[in-house]
Amino acid sequence: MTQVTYELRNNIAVLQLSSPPVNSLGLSMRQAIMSNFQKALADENVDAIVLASSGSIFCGGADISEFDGDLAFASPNLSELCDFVEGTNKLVIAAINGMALGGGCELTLACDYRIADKKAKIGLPEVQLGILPGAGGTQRMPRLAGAPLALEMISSGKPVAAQKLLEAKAIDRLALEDEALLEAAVNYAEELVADDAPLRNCADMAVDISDLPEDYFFEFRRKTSARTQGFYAPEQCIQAVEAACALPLAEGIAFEANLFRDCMETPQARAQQHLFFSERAATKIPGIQSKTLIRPINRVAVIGSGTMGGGIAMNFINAGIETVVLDLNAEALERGIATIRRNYEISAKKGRFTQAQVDSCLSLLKSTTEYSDISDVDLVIEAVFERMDIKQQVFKTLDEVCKPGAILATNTSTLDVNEIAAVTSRPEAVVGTHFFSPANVMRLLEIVRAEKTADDVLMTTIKLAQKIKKVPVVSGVCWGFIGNRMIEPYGRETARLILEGASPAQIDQALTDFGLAMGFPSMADLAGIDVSYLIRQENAEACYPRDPHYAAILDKLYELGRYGQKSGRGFYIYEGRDKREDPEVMTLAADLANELGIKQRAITDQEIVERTMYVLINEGAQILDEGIAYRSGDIDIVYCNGYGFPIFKGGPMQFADEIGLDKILAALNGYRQSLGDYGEEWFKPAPLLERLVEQNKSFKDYQ
Ligand code: T1G
Repeated sequence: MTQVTYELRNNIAVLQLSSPPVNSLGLSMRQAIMSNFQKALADENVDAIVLASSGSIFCGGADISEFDGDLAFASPNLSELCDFVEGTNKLVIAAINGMALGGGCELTLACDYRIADKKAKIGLPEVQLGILPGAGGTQRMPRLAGAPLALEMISSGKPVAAQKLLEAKAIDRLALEDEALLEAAVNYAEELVADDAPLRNCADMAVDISDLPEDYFFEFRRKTSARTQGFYAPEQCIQAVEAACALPLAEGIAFEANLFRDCMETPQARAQQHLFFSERAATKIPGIQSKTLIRPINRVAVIGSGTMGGGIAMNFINAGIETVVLDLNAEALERGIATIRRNYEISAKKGRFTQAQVDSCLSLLKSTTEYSDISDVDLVIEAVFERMDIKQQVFKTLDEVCKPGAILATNTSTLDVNEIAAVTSRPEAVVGTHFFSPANVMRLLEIVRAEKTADDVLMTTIKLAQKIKKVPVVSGVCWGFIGNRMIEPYGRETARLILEGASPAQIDQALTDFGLAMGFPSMADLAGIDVSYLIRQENAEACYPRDPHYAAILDKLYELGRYGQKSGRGFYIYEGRDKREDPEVMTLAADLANELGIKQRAITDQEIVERTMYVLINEGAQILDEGIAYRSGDIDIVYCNGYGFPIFKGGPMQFADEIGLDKILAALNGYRQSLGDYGEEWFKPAPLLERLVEQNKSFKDYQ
């Protein structure tokens, strides 16, 4: 299939990238671009070349799927292609529509002139893949847009509006509102030819550092160090831009190439690229065509106006979908709606929303105490108290009230969605949509596929999740689905380590050093020691019979009314914004250990990380084996988007693959022996883990 079309418009050669969905610059595409350029250069009637796209975006950059082999470097590689384009002896004009990202952006920087659609966005997101622009972007963007804007773009990976680059003079012109970009680009090319406009080459430009403070790069490192902790590429990005300010272009590009190769070899790059593809793979369901017809969702209802219900509703009105919040308790409803309004006011004050956006969202928000008012909605999400009998009552009512074809979703975080579906006459329309608190902020959405959930209901829910800017992951039905089920052994192990002598602060420190946003003790205090206690009781038969002192310190804190931040005391003591260790926790732990005959000892950070993370991974292996999760990447997406697992490790299963499953298995068996009866009970390796080690395979190999 032609990946680049060639058309002559008088003396202008128009090359259009035509390789959907994103014109990614794999080897064959690079070769096609090169050969079409050579065709235009050889044609003496051609005075200028316009490089455009026939698709919805200009170009999504290098073909990331080439990164795990040598194709990315096969000639002409992207850097060679950009050097070639920049060195041509005819004017080259880039016509940027939609998005120009990564190598796509770098290609435009190698052109002589750039015209963009008003709405176009241009970015260098490579750092989000654990690498850096490797086709001259770190050298050309600082020359064209100035070091500060270039450094911001390259180190954040965030695209900017074409207008911003126009102001920085990195883009020469925007197409007028009603003007078709391609026509505007051809006209612009003719104008440049008529004006005998000069060829441009970044090699003739130096980065203007006249108004950069001496310590600019030092300060930038200091400001960004917190968010880049554990990543490798961000520092390389800064070094590359520093080089642009000091070296001639060719030397700078060579320096960039070395940094690029370094980055490509890092576990962080493998982790971040794994997450990129995993997030997209998670929306593909084995046995269901992605083209499955989905149900139109134009009006949504949310049952329950509490924290979760309100947050859930905000997702839909933010996406422009009319939403009715229903609560039988008028006062609670009023409070809930007032909370939503307040959230928007705060966002407007912070500049996250304009007042017009706030008004438009709130115009889509309705509320009622009457079920009859939601009879015509296309989808309902129930977000009432986490009790099966209450949820079943709601679903019986929804089944009576809602129109045929309406999707009935439950926001339960652990309960059996099959049991909820069973009380309706339409189990095929029932699905789980597990939002994470705060529901209007957290990107993760666990979509629970019950036994009878219809394929089109599932696919509709996945597409709707993407529309409300969530990251959907499909889970089967089990206690806790994917995320909370794996949290359970992690929490158990934390509680046990505290009895054995590790303090909450040591555990938190060890796990935040590992890269988690926070350790289990701090997370439990934040989410509520009472919340985890009640959840544990829902799952009691799986825990206490196997170990009567299961999570003993957690139960003890609950008994003492120490629920964490909400009660001012949990694992830590909270006074206002102050958080400090509570020595009484270790006294309680020592007493419990004494009572249980557990010998306390000094425990290393490594043991803390291994015992908590490896039981998490072991549970993930079991979840995979049971088919609750379709692939290991789904589990990684859950943990990186819902539980603060470090992105630069790619999720627990990617982390295990990097360590080597044989080492994980050996460590689990080691603790199984060294921890006596407790180890025998809780460190049995998952059979899938043993099988994969035997077959010398990784979790990623398992589909
Ligand atoms: N390479 C390979 N496949 C890609 C791709 C890419 N760059 N971008 C998207 N895809 C696939 C994606 O996996 C999905 O496949 C389909 O296209 C639609 O994507 C030298 C080395 C462009 C904003 O980081 O951000 O250039 O699931 O669902 O929502 O310096 O894709 O259908 O099989 O995301 O409309 C830098 C990555 C590369 C941009 C479009 N570029 N892509 O979003 O569609 S590194 C990026 C995106 C680089 C140079 C370096 C988004 C998008 P499937 P999608 P979308």
